[in-house]
Amino acid sequence: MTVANGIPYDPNNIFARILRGEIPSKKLFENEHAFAFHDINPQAPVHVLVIPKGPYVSLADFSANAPAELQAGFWRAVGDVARQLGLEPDGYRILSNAGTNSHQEVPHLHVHIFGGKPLGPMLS
Ligand code: DGP
Repeated sequence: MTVANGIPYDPNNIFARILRGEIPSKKLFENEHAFAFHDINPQAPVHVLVIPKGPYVSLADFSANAPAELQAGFWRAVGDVARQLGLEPDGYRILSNAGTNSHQEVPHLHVHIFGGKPLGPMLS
């Protein structure tokens, strides 16, 4: 089983259930490597989550344990989604929380994409 920061991957976390279609989501993109959908609690005019199709808790877990093809496909999907959302000319931010210090809520690797307005300083 994949473990990150001492946390085993929970196959019933919310994003695993979204991937299995057990919980509805506003889907933007899907291929064999990744799934993208609108955040339920948007923090910017555009707030999208991109998740890999695999049991990975965090980016460190993913980089250590995911097959290279999945890693490449996931990061390509992040860029493709940002471009398809029309965020390129004005800019956007990607962010991935990992572990307790970051307030990661959902223990399935996800990248936030924020855009649609000028964003403030990054850290609080
Ligand atoms: P993080 O703190 O990085 O783990 O952010 C988790 C994000 O996931 C948070 O912005 C809210 C979002 N979220 C939580 N549950 C759901 C859900 O059921 N559906 C959707 N679309 N987003 C969710």
